[in-house]
Amino acid sequence: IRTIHRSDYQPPDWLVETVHLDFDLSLDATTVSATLGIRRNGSHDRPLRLDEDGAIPEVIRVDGKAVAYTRDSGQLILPVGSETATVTFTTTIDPSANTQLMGLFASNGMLCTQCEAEGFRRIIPFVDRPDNMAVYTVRMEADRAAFPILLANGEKVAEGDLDDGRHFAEWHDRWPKPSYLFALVAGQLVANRDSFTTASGMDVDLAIWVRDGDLDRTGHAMQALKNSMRWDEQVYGREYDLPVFNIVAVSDFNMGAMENKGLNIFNSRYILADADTASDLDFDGVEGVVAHEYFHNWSGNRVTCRDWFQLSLKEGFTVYRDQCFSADMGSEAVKRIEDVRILRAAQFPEDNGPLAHPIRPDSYQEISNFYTATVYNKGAEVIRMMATMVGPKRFRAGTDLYFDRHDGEAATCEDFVRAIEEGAGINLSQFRLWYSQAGTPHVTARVEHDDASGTAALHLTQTIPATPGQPDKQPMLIPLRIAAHDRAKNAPGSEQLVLLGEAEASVSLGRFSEPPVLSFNRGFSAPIIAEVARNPGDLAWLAAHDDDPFARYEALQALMLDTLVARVSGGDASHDAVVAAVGNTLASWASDPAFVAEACALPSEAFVGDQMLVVDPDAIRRERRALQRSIGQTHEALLRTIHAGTATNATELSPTAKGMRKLHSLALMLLWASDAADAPALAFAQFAQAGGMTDRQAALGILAHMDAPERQTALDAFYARYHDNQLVLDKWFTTQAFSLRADTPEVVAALAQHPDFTLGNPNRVRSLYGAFAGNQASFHDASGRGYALLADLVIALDPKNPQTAARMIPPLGRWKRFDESRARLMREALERILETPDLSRDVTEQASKSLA
Ligand code: B3K
Ligand code: ZN
Repeated sequence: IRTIHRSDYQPPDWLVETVHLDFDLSLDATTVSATLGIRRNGSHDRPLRLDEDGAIPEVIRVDGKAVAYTRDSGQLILPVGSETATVTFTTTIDPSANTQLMGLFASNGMLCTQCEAEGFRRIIPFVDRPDNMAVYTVRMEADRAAFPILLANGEKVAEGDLDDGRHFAEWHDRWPKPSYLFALVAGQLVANRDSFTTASGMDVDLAIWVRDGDLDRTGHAMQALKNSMRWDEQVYGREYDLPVFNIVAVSDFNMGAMENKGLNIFNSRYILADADTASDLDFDGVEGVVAHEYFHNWSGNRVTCRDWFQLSLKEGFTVYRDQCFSADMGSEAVKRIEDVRILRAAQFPEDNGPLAHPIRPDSYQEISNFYTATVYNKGAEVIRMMATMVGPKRFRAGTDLYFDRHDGEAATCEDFVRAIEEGAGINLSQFRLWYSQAGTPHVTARVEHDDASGTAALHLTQTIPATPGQPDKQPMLIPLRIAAHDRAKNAPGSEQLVLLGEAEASVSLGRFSEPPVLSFNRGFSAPIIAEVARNPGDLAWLAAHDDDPFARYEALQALMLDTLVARVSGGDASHDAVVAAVGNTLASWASDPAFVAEACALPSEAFVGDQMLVVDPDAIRRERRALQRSIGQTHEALLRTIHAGTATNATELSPTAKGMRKLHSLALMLLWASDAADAPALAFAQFAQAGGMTDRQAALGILAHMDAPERQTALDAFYARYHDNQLVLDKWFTTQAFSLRADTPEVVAALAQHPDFTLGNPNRVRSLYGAFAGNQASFHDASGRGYALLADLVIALDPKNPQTAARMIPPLGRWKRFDESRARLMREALERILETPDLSRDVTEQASKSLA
């Protein structure tokens, strides 16, 4: 398998500048006639090379003459004598056999495409790389009854009826684009239509296309789209640039969604939502992903990536943009807490394992494996740090310069950094290391107070752990928002931004009569692991008094984490400080329910494990439950009050109402953990009487942990009510895979045989196996059956859908963090995967790197 290196970049020898595609569409035999206008790029006499992946024309003509071509490792090579030429050919493809869901595929009787990163070459041979931008015209012809709706990028320029019940439509996209943004949809679809007028007065026809019957679940997505369009005008000065914007929801999709120019294609889980079927998390997911894909119109489409090593140029920036948008639409503090939780759950383990890579990777075998939390979420943190250092006004000047300078280009991460440097007026020389160095920096912080002089100083150090291929690291530039609080005065200290650029540094904190309490990395200003010497008393004080909500959250989490880690490691640390601090926070539930719910939720089992040299999954599960029990028992009366008092509004989507619901179920969880005798009845009542999916799903999740008979009753009732709704049925699988019960591995194995389980639908695969792999103590069952289950899945899924199969491998790659027996079983699972004949490049790369 070939490794592609970033340093080997060369511009393409030939550019395709215009593309005419003529599709004769059918589910199992679609023909594509292509006319490509090509131009020699620079002065050379090299042949034209077209990337291919299975769709091979019988004849290729250059300026009308058939030419002999050769094939070499995924490319067709043909001689072209002139400077410009017209290349024509026809391919035939079978969308219904396309189980990879890359290129043109069938989903529920409709046809749709997914081309990022390298799917276009599965439709026609092409210069299939993002630095080749072309203007596309697409004609589609199909049976009108089977495919009444025909959509492609840009605008519809012609349509009409043909003989034999057939019809056609022709679309033209005026904006040059790379092939990965090509899209086409054909099927029986209905639209939720709306309109938007841009700041400069252009009317845009908006449509969200879904299957008949799903129309009344598209309102939230439409509102999110209009809000995103306005927000990008107001915050970044970016307007939409076509008179139509179409979104299509499909059920079988490898990723969340795709930002194709003028024709976004979505996994239906990020479009369809109503109160009966979607939880608050689902509603937020719809809003965030709709915004993310819309924002790509500028950060991704108008300015695209030169090559796939630059993926974070569009993804990191666009995630940062959608995070800020969601914060503006809801609660900024809660959004930041959620985003940091995701970063810690998904990216920190990646940075600390065999698959660690910089946000701008140096090499890959299969680019699909690099759509990672590092490229996306750490990439967003890197953009956020730049914004923090220069402030909103200067950051906007930087992004204005970036968009203006690179509009219509395929740019690099370096182009972005340079635009921020010039536009915002800041030197980012050292900061650039965030693009090239992998690994999460560890920063220690220690406050030193001199009683005699009454001054305090902050001593900082940074180290960046070695990662694959990067044994030695240089110190990075780390922006740290800090404050020193004077406990005696009971007033928050003023915030300062410390730029830590050395391995060691000291900062003066000013004059204090007593040692100040340090509020560190406020708002999580840098994506680091902070090691702060603080006592439980200071943490409890910060949890109650810090003026930065994230720091308040973080202090309570740190207190919980310290207690859990100490106990899991065999100490007998008391629960008292945590129980008291949680009680103190719970007491203010009525004034800020959303924050209280975030702060009082215990750190996940996996995050506790991440703090330990060797993860002990069973002890972590036991101790986490024990701490919940202490909290639940001590505060039982208050928790009952909260549970009763938060059962107010089941469906309103305001931050307060969402916070109430989160708190409602947190209270239920803690009451269950307290061993209250009526917990099953209480949970079942919440389940049965729920006015919306948030309360219903959370109650079901808690019931799923129980031994009580209410558990099966609720699972059966949920199945009976929702088994026709695939997105809700996914929740039924997930809930059982997340169960804390000892029999979860067997339950998962049985669910894999359930008639509703299928390897054909990526959402279903993730709903069962993705959830199970995230259930630490169950997946890491000492028997190794969890590992065997995941390996069986990867082996069975790889021939059908290598991309989704490869995404299941990273949990097995964490073997270095576990005891010898588990580590051996995990390695055996990886080895068994690698011994499978005809393994895809996707799975081979992930499994072999995971073993190293
Ligand atoms: N750009 C797409 C990613 C598609 C990747 C497929 N291998 C989704 C997004 O980030 O918006
Ligand atoms: Zn994206």
